[in-house]
Amino acid sequence: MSKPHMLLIGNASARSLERLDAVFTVHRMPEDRDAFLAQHGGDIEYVMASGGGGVPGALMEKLPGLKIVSNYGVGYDSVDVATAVRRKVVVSHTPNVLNDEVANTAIMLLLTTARNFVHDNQYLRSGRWAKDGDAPLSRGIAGCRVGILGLGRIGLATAEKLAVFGVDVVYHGRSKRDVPYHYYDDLTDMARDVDILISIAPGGASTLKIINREVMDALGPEGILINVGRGSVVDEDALIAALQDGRLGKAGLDVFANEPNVPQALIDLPNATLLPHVGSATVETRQAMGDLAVENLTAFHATGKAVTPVPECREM
Ligand code: NAP
Ligand code: 8YV
Repeated sequence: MSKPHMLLIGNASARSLERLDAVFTVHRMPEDRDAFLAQHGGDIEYVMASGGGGVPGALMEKLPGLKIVSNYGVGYDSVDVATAVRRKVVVSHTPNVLNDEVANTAIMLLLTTARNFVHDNQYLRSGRWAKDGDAPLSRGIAGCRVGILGLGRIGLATAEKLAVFGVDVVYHGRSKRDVPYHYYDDLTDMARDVDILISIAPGGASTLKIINREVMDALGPEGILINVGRGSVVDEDALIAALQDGRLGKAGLDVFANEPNVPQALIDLPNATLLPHVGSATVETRQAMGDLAVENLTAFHATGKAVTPVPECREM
Protein backbone atom coordinates (compact mmCIF):
# COMPACT_ATOMS: atom_id res chain seq x y z
CA MET A 1 0.00 0.00 0.00
CA SER A 2 1.36 3.44 -0.84
CA LYS A 3 2.31 5.69 2.03
CA PRO A 4 0.51 9.03 2.57
CA HIS A 5 2.44 12.15 1.64
CA MET A 6 3.95 14.36 4.31
CA LEU A 7 5.65 17.72 3.95
CA LEU A 8 8.46 18.71 6.32
CA ILE A 9 8.86 22.47 6.70
CA GLY A 10 12.17 23.30 8.39
CA ASN A 11 14.35 20.57 9.86
CA ALA A 12 13.94 17.33 11.76
CA SER A 13 16.44 15.07 13.52
CA ALA A 14 17.66 11.82 11.96
CA ARG A 15 15.66 9.94 14.60
CA SER A 16 12.44 11.79 13.69
CA LEU A 17 13.05 11.36 9.96
CA GLU A 18 13.54 7.62 10.38
CA ARG A 19 10.23 7.32 12.23
CA LEU A 20 8.43 9.52 9.71
CA ASP A 21 9.87 7.62 6.73
CA ALA A 22 8.42 4.38 8.14
CA VAL A 23 4.87 5.73 7.80
CA PHE A 24 4.92 8.55 5.27
CA THR A 25 6.41 9.53 1.95
CA VAL A 26 8.35 12.49 3.29
CA HIS A 27 8.90 15.57 1.14
CA ARG A 28 11.20 18.31 2.32
CA MET A 29 10.16 21.80 1.37
CA PRO A 30 12.64 22.89 -1.33
CA GLU A 31 13.92 26.40 -2.10
CA ASP A 32 11.54 26.71 -5.04
CA ARG A 33 8.34 26.38 -3.05
CA ASP A 34 5.97 27.41 -5.83
CA ALA A 35 7.17 24.72 -8.25
CA PHE A 36 7.02 22.07 -5.52
CA LEU A 37 3.53 23.09 -4.37
CA ALA A 38 2.25 23.19 -7.94
CA GLN A 39 3.50 19.63 -8.51
CA HIS A 40 2.90 17.98 -5.11
CA GLY A 41 0.62 20.31 -3.11
CA GLY A 42 -2.45 18.25 -3.96
CA ASP A 43 -0.91 15.06 -2.52
CA ILE A 44 0.11 16.45 0.90
CA GLU A 45 -2.11 15.38 3.82
CA TYR A 46 0.36 15.73 6.68
CA VAL A 47 2.69 18.59 7.58
CA MET A 48 5.38 18.82 10.23
CA ALA A 49 6.54 22.39 10.87
CA SER A 50 9.77 23.21 12.61
CA GLY A 51 10.71 26.80 11.85
CA GLY A 52 11.03 27.47 8.12
CA GLY A 53 8.49 30.29 8.35
CA GLY A 54 5.74 28.15 9.85
CA VAL A 55 2.45 27.48 8.12
CA PRO A 56 0.67 30.67 7.07
CA GLY A 57 -2.85 30.54 5.62
CA ALA A 58 -1.58 31.18 2.09
CA LEU A 59 0.53 28.01 2.27
CA MET A 60 -2.35 25.98 3.69
CA GLU A 61 -4.51 27.06 0.77
CA LYS A 62 -2.01 25.38 -1.59
CA LEU A 63 -2.48 22.08 0.26
CA PRO A 64 -6.14 21.21 -0.48
CA GLY A 65 -5.91 17.70 1.03
CA LEU A 66 -4.22 18.81 4.27
CA LYS A 67 -5.45 17.00 7.40
CA ILE A 68 -3.00 17.89 10.15
CA VAL A 69 -0.16 20.28 10.94
CA SER A 70 2.20 19.01 13.64
CA ASN A 71 4.11 21.93 15.11
CA TYR A 72 7.53 21.12 16.61
CA GLY A 73 7.32 23.47 19.58
CA VAL A 74 4.68 24.44 22.10
CA GLY A 75 4.22 27.96 20.76
CA TYR A 76 2.23 27.81 17.53
CA ASP A 77 1.96 31.49 16.62
CA SER A 78 3.62 30.74 13.24
CA VAL A 79 0.71 28.48 12.25
CA ASP A 80 -2.49 30.12 11.00
CA VAL A 81 -4.84 28.27 13.35
CA ALA A 82 -7.92 30.27 12.32
CA THR A 83 -7.52 29.10 8.72
CA ALA A 84 -6.79 25.55 9.92
CA VAL A 85 -9.96 25.44 12.04
CA ARG A 86 -12.02 26.83 9.18
CA ARG A 87 -10.54 24.14 6.89
CA LYS A 88 -11.04 21.44 9.59
CA VAL A 89 -7.28 20.87 9.65
CA VAL A 90 -6.02 19.74 13.07
CA VAL A 91 -3.03 21.59 14.54
CA SER A 92 -0.94 19.88 17.21
CA HIS A 93 2.01 21.11 19.30
CA THR A 94 4.52 19.84 21.90
CA PRO A 95 3.45 21.01 25.38
CA ASN A 96 4.93 19.97 28.75
CA VAL A 97 8.00 18.03 27.53
CA LEU A 98 10.00 21.28 27.48
CA ASN A 99 8.69 22.93 30.68
CA ASP A 100 11.67 21.96 32.79
CA GLU A 101 14.37 23.09 30.37
CA VAL A 102 12.72 26.39 29.42
CA ALA A 103 12.09 27.19 33.09
CA ASN A 104 15.79 26.46 33.74
CA THR A 105 16.69 28.81 30.88
CA ALA A 106 14.53 31.59 32.31
CA ILE A 107 16.26 31.31 35.67
CA MET A 108 19.77 30.94 34.23
CA LEU A 109 19.17 33.99 32.02
CA LEU A 110 17.87 35.94 35.01
CA LEU A 111 20.88 35.08 37.17
CA THR A 112 23.35 35.69 34.34
CA THR A 113 21.79 39.08 33.63
CA ALA A 114 21.54 40.17 37.27
CA ARG A 115 25.07 39.03 38.10
CA ASN A 116 26.72 40.40 34.90
CA PHE A 117 28.35 37.05 34.20
CA VAL A 118 28.66 37.55 30.44
CA HIS A 119 30.63 40.75 31.09
CA ASP A 120 32.62 39.15 33.89
CA ASN A 121 33.62 36.33 31.53
CA GLN A 122 34.85 38.94 29.04
CA TYR A 123 36.54 40.90 31.82
CA LEU A 124 38.72 37.91 32.66
CA ARG A 125 39.40 36.88 29.04
CA SER A 126 40.43 40.40 28.01
CA GLY A 127 43.03 40.51 30.77
CA ARG A 128 41.28 43.24 32.77
CA TRP A 129 41.20 41.24 36.02
CA ALA A 130 45.01 41.19 36.18
CA LYS A 131 45.31 44.77 34.81
CA ASP A 132 42.45 46.65 36.53
CA GLY A 133 41.61 44.51 39.57
CA ASP A 134 38.32 42.91 40.60
CA ALA A 135 35.29 43.12 38.34
CA PRO A 136 32.51 45.55 39.39
CA LEU A 137 29.93 44.29 41.89
CA SER A 138 26.56 43.12 40.61
CA ARG A 139 23.13 42.62 42.24
CA GLY A 140 21.74 39.37 43.69
CA ILE A 141 18.09 38.38 43.41
CA ALA A 142 17.35 37.26 47.00
CA GLY A 143 14.56 39.34 48.48
CA CYS A 144 13.38 40.52 45.04
CA ARG A 145 9.79 40.37 43.84
CA VAL A 146 9.50 38.56 40.51
CA GLY A 147 6.46 39.10 38.27
CA ILE A 148 5.67 36.38 35.75
CA LEU A 149 3.71 37.34 32.64
CA GLY A 150 2.04 34.08 31.58
CA LEU A 151 1.78 31.66 34.47
CA GLY A 152 1.03 28.68 32.22
CA ARG A 153 2.86 25.35 32.04
CA ILE A 154 6.36 26.88 31.76
CA GLY A 155 5.54 29.91 33.90
CA LEU A 156 4.39 27.70 36.76
CA ALA A 157 7.47 25.48 36.48
CA THR A 158 9.59 28.66 36.61
CA ALA A 159 7.71 29.96 39.67
CA GLU A 160 8.18 26.64 41.50
CA LYS A 161 11.93 26.54 40.74
CA LEU A 162 12.32 30.18 41.86
CA ALA A 163 11.24 29.18 45.38
CA VAL A 164 14.80 28.20 46.33
CA PHE A 165 16.13 31.69 45.49
CA GLY A 166 14.23 33.50 48.25
CA VAL A 167 12.14 35.66 45.92
CA ASP A 168 8.46 36.60 46.12
CA VAL A 169 6.61 35.47 42.97
CA VAL A 170 3.53 37.26 41.61
CA TYR A 171 1.89 36.93 38.18
CA HIS A 172 -0.29 38.43 35.48
CA GLY A 173 -2.41 36.72 32.85
CA ARG A 174 -5.93 37.21 31.54
CA SER A 175 -7.31 35.02 34.30
CA LYS A 176 -6.57 34.30 37.96
CA ARG A 177 -5.37 30.77 38.70
CA ASP A 178 -5.71 28.61 41.81
CA VAL A 179 -2.05 29.04 42.81
CA PRO A 180 -0.27 30.39 45.90
CA TYR A 181 0.97 33.52 44.10
CA HIS A 182 -0.53 37.01 44.16
CA TYR A 183 -2.45 37.83 40.97
CA TYR A 184 -2.40 41.19 39.17
CA ASP A 185 -5.12 41.88 36.64
CA ASP A 186 -3.03 44.69 35.16
CA LEU A 187 0.46 44.23 33.71
CA THR A 188 1.65 47.81 34.37
CA ASP A 189 0.51 47.62 37.99
CA MET A 190 2.49 44.40 38.41
CA ALA A 191 5.56 45.92 36.69
CA ARG A 192 5.44 48.86 39.13
CA ASP A 193 5.49 46.47 42.12
CA VAL A 194 8.24 44.06 40.98
CA ASP A 195 12.02 44.16 40.59
CA ILE A 196 12.09 41.55 37.84
CA LEU A 197 9.58 40.80 35.07
CA ILE A 198 9.78 37.40 33.37
CA SER A 199 7.72 37.01 30.20
CA ILE A 200 6.77 33.48 29.21
CA ALA A 201 3.59 34.44 27.37
CA PRO A 202 2.77 33.17 23.88
CA GLY A 203 3.00 35.26 20.71
CA GLY A 204 0.01 36.30 18.61
CA ALA A 205 -2.35 39.24 18.33
CA SER A 206 -3.47 39.34 21.97
CA THR A 207 0.07 39.75 23.33
CA LEU A 208 1.57 41.90 20.56
CA LYS A 209 3.92 44.48 22.18
CA ILE A 210 2.05 44.35 25.53
CA ILE A 211 5.41 44.92 27.23
CA ASN A 212 5.50 48.52 26.04
CA ARG A 213 7.17 51.75 27.17
CA GLU A 214 4.67 52.20 29.99
CA VAL A 215 5.44 48.72 31.38
CA MET A 216 9.21 49.27 31.04
CA ASP A 217 9.03 52.65 32.79
CA ALA A 218 6.98 51.04 35.57
CA LEU A 219 9.70 48.40 35.96
CA GLY A 220 12.22 51.23 36.23
CA PRO A 221 15.96 51.95 36.17
CA GLU A 222 16.81 49.13 38.59
CA GLY A 223 14.36 46.71 36.94
CA ILE A 224 15.23 43.61 34.96
CA LEU A 225 13.19 42.24 32.04
CA ILE A 226 13.63 38.58 31.06
CA ASN A 227 11.88 37.33 27.91
CA VAL A 228 11.79 33.62 27.10
CA GLY A 229 8.28 33.65 25.59
CA ARG A 230 8.07 35.37 22.20
CA GLY A 231 9.85 38.47 20.89
CA SER A 232 6.59 39.90 19.58
CA VAL A 233 5.35 40.37 23.17
CA VAL A 234 7.93 43.14 23.73
CA ASP A 235 8.01 46.47 21.88
CA GLU A 236 11.65 46.01 20.80
CA ASP A 237 12.21 49.64 19.75
CA ALA A 238 10.86 50.84 23.08
CA LEU A 239 13.08 48.31 24.85
CA ILE A 240 16.22 49.54 23.07
CA ALA A 241 15.34 53.14 23.95
CA ALA A 242 14.61 52.27 27.59
CA LEU A 243 17.92 50.39 27.97
CA GLN A 244 19.86 53.18 26.20
CA ASP A 245 18.27 55.89 28.39
CA GLY A 246 18.68 53.87 31.59
CA ARG A 247 14.91 54.02 32.19
CA LEU A 248 15.11 50.21 32.36
CA GLY A 249 18.02 48.58 34.16
CA LYS A 250 18.77 45.38 32.27
CA ALA A 251 17.25 42.84 29.90
CA GLY A 252 17.91 39.14 29.31
CA LEU A 253 16.39 37.95 26.05
CA ASP A 254 16.13 34.53 24.43
CA VAL A 255 13.55 35.61 21.85
CA PHE A 256 13.31 38.51 19.40
CA ALA A 257 10.78 40.24 17.17
CA ASN A 258 12.35 39.17 13.85
CA GLU A 259 14.49 36.08 14.48
CA PRO A 260 17.25 35.39 13.63
CA ASN A 261 17.78 39.09 12.94
CA VAL A 262 18.60 41.01 16.11
CA PRO A 263 18.91 44.82 15.89
CA GLN A 264 22.52 46.01 16.10
CA ALA A 265 21.40 48.62 18.65
CA LEU A 266 20.39 45.79 20.98
CA ILE A 267 23.62 43.87 20.37
CA ASP A 268 25.59 47.03 21.22
CA LEU A 269 23.90 47.49 24.62
CA PRO A 270 26.07 46.42 27.59
CA ASN A 271 22.97 46.02 29.80
CA ALA A 272 21.39 43.36 27.54
CA THR A 273 22.19 39.63 27.74
CA LEU A 274 21.20 37.92 24.50
CA LEU A 275 20.67 34.25 23.62
CA PRO A 276 19.81 32.81 20.17
CA HIS A 277 16.43 31.22 21.12
CA VAL A 278 17.92 28.27 22.98
CA GLY A 279 15.30 27.91 25.74
CA SER A 280 14.52 24.28 24.88
CA ALA A 281 17.76 23.55 23.03
CA THR A 282 19.16 20.51 24.83
CA VAL A 283 19.59 17.13 23.16
CA GLU A 284 17.17 15.51 25.62
CA THR A 285 14.41 18.10 25.35
CA ARG A 286 14.63 18.46 21.58
CA GLN A 287 14.43 14.67 21.28
CA ALA A 288 11.31 14.61 23.46
CA MET A 289 9.79 17.42 21.37
CA GLY A 290 10.66 15.59 18.14
CA ASP A 291 9.17 12.34 19.43
CA LEU A 292 5.91 14.08 20.38
CA ALA A 293 5.73 15.97 17.08
CA VAL A 294 6.13 12.65 15.20
CA GLU A 295 3.64 10.84 17.47
CA ASN A 296 1.02 13.48 16.73
CA LEU A 297 1.28 12.58 13.02
CA THR A 298 1.47 8.82 13.42
CA ALA A 299 -1.38 8.74 15.97
CA PHE A 300 -3.52 10.86 13.68
CA HIS A 301 -2.72 8.51 10.81
CA ALA A 302 -3.66 5.46 12.91
CA THR A 303 -6.67 6.80 14.84
CA GLY A 304 -7.76 10.14 13.35
CA LYS A 305 -6.80 11.89 16.62
CA ALA A 306 -3.67 13.86 17.50
CA VAL A 307 -2.03 13.25 20.90
CA THR A 308 -1.63 16.91 21.83
CA PRO A 309 -3.86 19.10 19.65
CA VAL A 310 -3.76 22.85 20.34
CA PRO A 311 -6.74 24.08 22.44
CA GLU A 312 -8.57 25.47 19.36
CA CYS A 313 -8.57 21.97 17.77
CA ARG A 314 -9.41 19.78 20.80
CA GLU A 315 -13.02 19.21 19.73
CA MET A 316 -12.10 18.30 16.14
P1 NAP B 1 0.68 27.98 28.27
O1 NAP B 1 0.63 26.88 29.26
O2 NAP B 1 -0.43 28.11 27.28
O3 NAP B 1 0.82 29.34 29.09
C1 NAP B 1 0.67 30.59 28.49
C2 NAP B 1 0.29 31.59 29.57
O4 NAP B 1 0.21 32.89 28.96
C3 NAP B 1 -1.03 31.31 30.23
O5 NAP B 1 -0.87 31.40 31.61
C4 NAP B 1 -1.96 32.41 29.72
O6 NAP B 1 -2.85 32.76 30.77
C5 NAP B 1 -0.98 33.53 29.41
N1 NAP B 1 -1.49 34.39 28.35
C6 NAP B 1 -1.93 34.02 27.13
N2 NAP B 1 -2.36 35.10 26.45
C7 NAP B 1 -2.19 36.16 27.26
C8 NAP B 1 -2.47 37.54 27.14
N3 NAP B 1 -3.01 38.05 26.03
N4 NAP B 1 -2.17 38.35 28.18
C9 NAP B 1 -1.62 37.86 29.31
N5 NAP B 1 -1.34 36.55 29.49
C10 NAP B 1 -1.62 35.72 28.47
O7 NAP B 1 2.01 27.92 27.41
P2 NAP B 1 3.44 27.35 27.82
O8 NAP B 1 3.50 25.93 27.47
O9 NAP B 1 3.75 27.77 29.21
O10 NAP B 1 4.36 28.17 26.79
C11 NAP B 1 4.35 29.56 26.80
C12 NAP B 1 5.08 30.15 25.60
O11 NAP B 1 6.48 30.03 25.81
C13 NAP B 1 4.87 29.45 24.26
O12 NAP B 1 3.67 29.85 23.65
C14 NAP B 1 6.08 29.89 23.48
O13 NAP B 1 5.81 31.07 22.77
C15 NAP B 1 7.13 30.17 24.55
N6 NAP B 1 8.25 29.19 24.52
C16 NAP B 1 9.52 29.65 24.31
C17 NAP B 1 10.58 28.75 24.31
C18 NAP B 1 11.99 29.19 24.09
O14 NAP B 1 12.77 28.41 23.58
N7 NAP B 1 12.36 30.40 24.47
C19 NAP B 1 10.34 27.40 24.49
C20 NAP B 1 9.04 26.98 24.71
C21 NAP B 1 8.00 27.89 24.74
P3 NAP B 1 -4.33 33.33 30.46
O15 NAP B 1 -4.93 32.42 29.44
O16 NAP B 1 -5.00 33.31 31.80
O17 NAP B 1 -4.13 34.71 29.95
C1 8YV C 1 11.72 25.89 19.97
C2 8YV C 1 9.86 27.19 21.20
O1 8YV C 1 12.95 26.54 19.91
O2 8YV C 1 8.46 25.40 21.82
C3 8YV C 1 8.55 26.57 21.48
O3 8YV C 1 7.53 27.32 21.38
O4 8YV C 1 9.98 28.36 21.00
C4 8YV C 1 11.10 26.37 21.24
O5 8YV C 1 10.98 25.26 22.07
C5 8YV C 1 11.05 26.04 18.68
O6 8YV C 1 9.71 25.76 18.66
C6 8YV C 1 11.76 25.15 17.66
O7 8YV C 1 11.55 25.63 16.41
